Formats: sequence, C-alpha cells, structure tokens
Amino acid sequence: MRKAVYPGSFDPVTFGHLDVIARSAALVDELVVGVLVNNVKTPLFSVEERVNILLEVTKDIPNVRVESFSGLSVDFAKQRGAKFIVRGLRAITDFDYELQMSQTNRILNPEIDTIFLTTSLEYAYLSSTTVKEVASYGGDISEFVPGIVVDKIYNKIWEKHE
Ligand code: COD
Repeated sequence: MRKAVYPGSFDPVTFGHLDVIARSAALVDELVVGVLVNNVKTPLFSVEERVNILLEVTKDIPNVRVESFSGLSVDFAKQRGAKFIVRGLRAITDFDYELQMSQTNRILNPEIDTIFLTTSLEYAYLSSTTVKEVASYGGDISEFVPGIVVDKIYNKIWEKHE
C-alpha cells in the first residue's frame, strides 16, 4: 500500500491546503494529514479543533485520514508506514524553508522522501496567516476557507479579543 503523510499547522485549513490534500490523495492509497501538536507558534485553534475541522472538510475523500502528531514529521511518517511526506510550494519564499526541511528529513531518515506539489494558480497567494489577518479586520474570508470554517474563525478571533 502506497502511503503518504501531509504534516502541517493547518491553523486554519484553507482551500490551498485542501487542494494539496485532494491532489496528493489521488496519488496514493492512503494519505494521513498530520496536525503538529507541539508547534512553537501560538495557534488560533487547538489541535483537537483543527483535527475536527479537517475531518469535516475531508470527509468526502475516502482515502484521507486525519490525526495529530508530536515530534518529528519523519518519525510520524515511519510510524504510519508512509514512505512519502507531502508538502505544498507556493512561491520562492516557501522554497528555501521547504528545501532545508526536506534535506534535513532525508538525513534523519533516508527511506522517506518529500513530494512537493506546486500550488494551483488560484491559491498561490493563500496562507493561513493571511486568512487570520483578513478575518481579524472583519474582512470577507469566504473565498479562502470552506464555508463551515468561516464562522468558526470569526468566533475564535472575537473570543480572543474579549
Ligand atoms: N497552496 C499550496 N500549498 C500550501 C498553501 C497553498 N495556498 N498553503 C499552505 N501550503 C502548504 C505549505 O507550503 C506547507 O507545505 C503545507 O501546506 C502546510 O502548511 P502550514 O502552514 O499549515 O504548516 P507548516 O508549514 O507550519 O508546518 C510545519 C510542520 C509542522 C510540518 C513542521 O514544522 C514540522 O514538520 N515540524 C515537526 C518537527 C520536524 O519534523 N521538523 C523538520 C526537521 S527540520
């Protein structure tokens, strides 16, 4: 069985992430989307909330599983029997970071390779950070994230401002 993991923060998941999930799920038998637990960033959503949102928005893709994980992505991949880590590339700014991470991961575990999917043009500009910024000023984020996530983001931002 050909398996891959797609690790990330997904805080929140965007149409850009979902595009990478759908396209990479079509390349493998099973794709495990992994939400990192001990991320250094202060997240808007808890890990449990992010996992639940991802479960909801990927429910129509049968070979996608969603889990949280701690520690290294290569160890998560190995534990799940995956030979590939999937990452998305938007712009040259992603490239430096992603190249460094994939090469480090190859040294940590040479049996696990990273597959990069270039962003679809319509999502090339899109990041979780932009979504949070637009939402924090009350802007319309419906073009950026699935409908079921829109109100959750506004509510979270208002909660944090109270
Ligand atoms: N189009 C295409 N791809 C996109 C888009 C878009 N619009 N938006 C995001 N992506 C891609 C990103 O480029 C990334 O590849 C992936 O989706 C996830 O993005 P984020 O922002 O949700 O997640 P990151 O990049 O913050 O996740 C970082 C990890 C958690 C994967 C990383 O920190 C990690 O692996 N940590 C564990 C420790 C480890 O193993 N470190 C590596 C050794 S150096």
